[in-house]
Amino acid sequence: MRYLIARIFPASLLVIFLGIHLNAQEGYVPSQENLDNREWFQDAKYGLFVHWGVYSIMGGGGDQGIAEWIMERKNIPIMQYEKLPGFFNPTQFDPAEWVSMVKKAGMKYITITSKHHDGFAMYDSKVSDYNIVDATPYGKDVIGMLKEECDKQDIKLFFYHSQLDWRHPDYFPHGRTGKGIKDRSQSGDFNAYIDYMNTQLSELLTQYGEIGGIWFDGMWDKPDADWRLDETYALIHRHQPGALIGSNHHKMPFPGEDFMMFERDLPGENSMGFNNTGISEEVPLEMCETMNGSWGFNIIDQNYKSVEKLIHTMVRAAGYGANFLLNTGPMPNGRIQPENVDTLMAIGNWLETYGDAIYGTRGGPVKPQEWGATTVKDNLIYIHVLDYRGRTIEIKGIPSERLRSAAYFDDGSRADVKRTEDGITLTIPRKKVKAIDTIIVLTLM
Ligand code: FHN
Repeated sequence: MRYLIARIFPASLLVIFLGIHLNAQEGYVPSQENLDNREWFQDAKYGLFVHWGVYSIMGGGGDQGIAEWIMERKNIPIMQYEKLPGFFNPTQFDPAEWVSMVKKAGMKYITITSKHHDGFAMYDSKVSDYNIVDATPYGKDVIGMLKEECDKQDIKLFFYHSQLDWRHPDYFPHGRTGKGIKDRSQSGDFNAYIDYMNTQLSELLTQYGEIGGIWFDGMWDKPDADWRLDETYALIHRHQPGALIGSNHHKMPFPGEDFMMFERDLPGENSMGFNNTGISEEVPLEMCETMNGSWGFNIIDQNYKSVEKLIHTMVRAAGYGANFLLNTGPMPNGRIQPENVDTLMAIGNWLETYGDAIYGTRGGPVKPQEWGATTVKDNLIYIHVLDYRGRTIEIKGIPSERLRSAAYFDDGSRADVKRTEDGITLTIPRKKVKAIDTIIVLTLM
């Protein structure tokens, strides 16, 4: 019935007349498998975000701030952009090497772009030829190849999927972005587009075995449209009840969503201008971040964050109970940028020593502060001092009445921790201060 009406009235009017809103999957009760996966997800703490598509050929077009958005930012007509797949031939793509790198980096999952806003499918889609198998000289399903390797090496694979699509003729009315792309269709049936998207999602959920989940992005392009989330989310959970759904809509999670993400901001922070929501206490959290300033491959963007800065962000995210999803934009030849590999290996080294204070933890009793953060696991509280200024730190909110001992993570030697009425004070001698993170382990009774 809804489809019949939808063909008579445009979607925007339906929203007004029928009061259809973003009702998502009302009444959704996550399966036990899904709940278990949420626990797994929270234990995992650290994953690799991969923005890879035909846009990588352009390398940002010499503009520091552009990568996967090049079609939009340079107003490339669809007809011209469609030439890109013809040049996409990542012959050096080696999924075994990628996944081994991820393992060495200490990461537990990968979230890769199955389709970005340009509409190009990086997998073998049957409902559109605009995909890596049919439209590129490479002709192979990189997503399938990666999934096979992930299964071998016990890494979970999630799919980023863009709801926004600058190319599809039925993505109409257009949203906030892509207005300068001259040859976009000037009419279309948004419901047909949603049907198409749901079919692509079904492919992703049935062609590759069990996946970690779907990471949606792009609803913000048409915030008032009827995205039929109820149907999409139910479809995903029907195919794979354990799959975790998250959406980067910058709002509190809708029913049917299994985790909440924050883009380039710690939960509760808003340097980007769009992270102005609260923090869900119902579902796991994740924060994503770039290594330089770009998601996709940008050939001139050398603005790399230091290993220390990235570890600090990961620790602070863990202090909020959030995962850290660190991004790389692979090159068009299929290799990961060497600078990114170096950074990932350095973080992996650090995790090899200090991983116990991150993996399997939850956000500690004290939310991240200027000096650092706390994480907790069983009867242990890890105090991560990231910025020690040489003075005694007062930490309120630690259940000091249960404190049995306080020791340095590194050598187990006793730490100078004193109980206060509502917490502890901590003094660290200079020789104990670590360059990145001085960790003190509190054992509670
Ligand atoms: O527009 C996208 C962007 O290209 C990238 O995918 C990031 C990742 O979080 N999300 C969108 C912007 O909010």
